[in-house]
Amino acid sequence: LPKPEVVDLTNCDREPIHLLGEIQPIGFLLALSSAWVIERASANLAEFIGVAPEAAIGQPLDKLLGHGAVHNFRNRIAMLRGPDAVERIFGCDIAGDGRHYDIALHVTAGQIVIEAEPASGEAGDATNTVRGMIARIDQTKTIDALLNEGARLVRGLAGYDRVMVYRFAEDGSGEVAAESCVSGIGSFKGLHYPPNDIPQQARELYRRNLLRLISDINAEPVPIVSTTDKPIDLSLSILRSVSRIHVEYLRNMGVGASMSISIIVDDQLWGLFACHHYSPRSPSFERRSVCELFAQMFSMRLESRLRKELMEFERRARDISDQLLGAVASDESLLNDSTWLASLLTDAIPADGVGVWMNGSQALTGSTPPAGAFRELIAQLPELSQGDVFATDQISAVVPGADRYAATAAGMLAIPLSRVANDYVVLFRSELIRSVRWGGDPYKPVEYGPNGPRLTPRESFAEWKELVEGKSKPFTSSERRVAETLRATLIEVVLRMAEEATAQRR
Ligand code: BLA
Repeated sequence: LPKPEVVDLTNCDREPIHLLGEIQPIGFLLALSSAWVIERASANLAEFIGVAPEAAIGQPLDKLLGHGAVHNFRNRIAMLRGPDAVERIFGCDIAGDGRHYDIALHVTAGQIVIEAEPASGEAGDATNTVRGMIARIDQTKTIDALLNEGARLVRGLAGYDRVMVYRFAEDGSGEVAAESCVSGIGSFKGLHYPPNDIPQQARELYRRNLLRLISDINAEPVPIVSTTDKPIDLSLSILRSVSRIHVEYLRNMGVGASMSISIIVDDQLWGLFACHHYSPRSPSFERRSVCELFAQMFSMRLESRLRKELMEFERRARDISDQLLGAVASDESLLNDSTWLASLLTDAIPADGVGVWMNGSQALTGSTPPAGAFRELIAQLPELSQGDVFATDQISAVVPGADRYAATAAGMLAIPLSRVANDYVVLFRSELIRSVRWGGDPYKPVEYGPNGPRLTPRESFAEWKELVEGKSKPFTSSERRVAETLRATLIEVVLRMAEEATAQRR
């Protein structure tokens, strides 16, 4: 077997977090052959059912558990649909001794995996709970309010000290977009983190398995006893013990337990409900399942709100484009009024400044490059834009020397005004970092783990800052589409003006 790579802060996107082969001690795990003979058992088996894992391995499952439970499991396994399906049974008396367990069942690499956790029976009426929660989020008016209410409701349901809505950007970095917490623990809202704080493989896994729990960051992980060396794939497990690097991160933050639930929009991992507790905490599997169900309903509501918002945005852009046509038709001198044009365009596409270059003269409003630099930039645009809308979140990556004015104009969206002449209107965005606050570290630990202070929000922020240095907030694909609409209108207006000018000269 090849030696597993040593994982450190530079390669943590390569840690095989699904193959770590350990579970958390809050439950036990069995893996069976297709003939229902036990092939693997977690080392803590005896604590739950009084049989050592070595004694269990090789036995048919019904030697260990009651016939009723095994029959139930067989039926549920037959019901599994789809590659990532997991069946759940709540409050199951597995040994016929009156002790109830919540059960998760799935199949991986031909093995049937059974995970069991003591049931609490405290989850209550899940249907009504989730219905009530959805009714509440449906009353929110804005997406921000929706996210805040979602965080508040998850905290009410799961009882963590802090619940955040963590939203991913396209580059995998993230931002705390909403938060609900007990008083006196400071706030993470508005803070940004680099992609590696939740590395690629974790983000992929979280699309398939929607909820993960760390019940106690100090708990000793439980190995899985097996007759083979082949590691078990715990991707779909509910008890999987998580990456130790991440545990160190939580410890450095002073966190004692965490849970996070995926928010999936358009089949992508849009974000997470990220929950922290400052002491150990393990809501029952049944309660976690209610949280997960809420997160799924929440995701669908969010998806439809985001879609509506996008449609609304594009409709407004068409309005603005009509306004532009109408206004210029009645007063064509307006087009030379760069302040008017700038305010109209930034109404459609948010920007910090606008530069207009027309017939060899320029007008700059708001936060832009200095006049000389704008002229140089315009000279580069034909090649960059090739006659189309051109957008970048980092002008200095395509125009040498542009880093000089990155603080005021780091990103741009350039709209050609003509098919022939070198006329443009350019929207500028200033450096992102300037608009982001850092509120300080609300939880300063006394000492750090083996990887040092990197695994803390403050160092994460420093890393994220480096990542976005000299860059603006990127122009989104829908903003580019809107720019295309505006470009068509502007070209029409400019063309008409040129024709009228020619006619007048005749
Ligand atoms: C996982 N990192 C995670 C998770 C979160 C974060 C939410 C999901 C697991 C969970 O529910 O706890 C990150 N948590 C955050 C952030 C905030 C928060 C940003 O509350 C902000 C307030 N992590 C690092 C670095 C590495 C790293 C530098 O910070 C690696 C070099 C690794 N994070 C890492 C790994 C996982 C992870 C490997 C996966 C854990 C697992 O599921 O096994």
